[in-house]
Amino acid sequence: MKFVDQAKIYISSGHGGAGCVSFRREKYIPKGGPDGGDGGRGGDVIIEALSQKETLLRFHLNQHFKAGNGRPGMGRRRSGESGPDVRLAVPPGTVIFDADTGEQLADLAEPGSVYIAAKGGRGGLGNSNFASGGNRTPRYAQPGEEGASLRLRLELRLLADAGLVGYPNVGKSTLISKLSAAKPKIADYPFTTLVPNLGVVAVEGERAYDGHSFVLADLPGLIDGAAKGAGLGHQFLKHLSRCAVLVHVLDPLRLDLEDPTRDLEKIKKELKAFDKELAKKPQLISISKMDLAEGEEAVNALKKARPRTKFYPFSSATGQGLTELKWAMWNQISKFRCEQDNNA
Ligand SMILES: Nc1nc2c(ncn2[C@@H]2O[C@H](COP(=O)(O)OP(=O)(O)OP(=O)(O)O)[C@@H](O)[C@H]2O)c(=O)[nH]1
Ligand SMILES: [Mg+2]
Repeated sequence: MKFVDQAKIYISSGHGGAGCVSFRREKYIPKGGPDGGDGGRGGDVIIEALSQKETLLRFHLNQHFKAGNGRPGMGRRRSGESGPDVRLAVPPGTVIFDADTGEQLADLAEPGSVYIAAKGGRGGLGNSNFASGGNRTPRYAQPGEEGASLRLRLELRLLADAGLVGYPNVGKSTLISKLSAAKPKIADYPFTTLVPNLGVVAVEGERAYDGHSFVLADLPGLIDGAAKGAGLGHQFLKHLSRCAVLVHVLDPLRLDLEDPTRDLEKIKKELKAFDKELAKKPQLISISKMDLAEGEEAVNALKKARPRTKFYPFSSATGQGLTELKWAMWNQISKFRCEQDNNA
């Protein structure tokens, strides 16, 4: 299936139905009072997050949604029917913006969360509401209220706890395939990964009941200028915005021994250029492919350049270092979750 994580849509809620002007006419009652009913309310446009939805693809096929208008009121105090609502289902994690002002309107992170994006107009009151001592035969009723029209931008931000970042071909997809049940495509050329992969990582405690899990995202490789749109990575950087921790993956085969932190600094610069908040997130620095001869040398060069930084060397081929990396991610994630609970 095509992975679509952005869409622009046009929505309008329904107009309210007009109130009715009518007078009671019955055989033995010569002067019946006003009996015009109220107009029905216009339908709402409602956006809801459903777990069965995975992408915003359907909004590329159809962008216009209009809820039904309310029906006018009728005689004998009968109210008009309400206009039908339109319900749009989006994947959990969808953030809704006003496309014209850029204002964030809602974040449907939780499955089942609902946002009324455009409220239908109220129905007008019929003339039966306006009879008074001074005016027993009101000849007016309210018109229905107009509905609202707006343009929305939908943006899907994956619900991942940790995100892998790095240049293409450094071993990100291989890592997620070892830590989770995800089975991404792996190959020895850059840009193998074209869309983000998510995997659930189980963290086992010492006792059976201490088990936890978190969601890890493998993103397409980043290249220089990614924040401005070079390569593929930039369009997926937004998926890191909910992560508790970012994991840099450095490849010994790419490492310049003269300037070992070059790749790391460049990726950090791209993250910051894309979004300052991303750059503030806790970041772990891992070194892949430790089964290769170049691994040891790479770790030594990095340690020498950054003596106070903790590095996480690992090999997806032998499994070395994977448990330690997983726990380091989990420690940051559990800290983040506690903070969120405290703020709630
Ligand atoms: N020797 C060795 N090779 C590895 C290891 N991990 C990954 N590789 C190889 O490195 C190459 C790239 O691996 P991927 O996992 O596809 O890399 P990626 O970072 O996901 O690449 P993109 O999706 O293009 O960004 C493949 O040929 C892998 O087999 C490892 O631990 N040891
Ligand atoms: Mg990949």
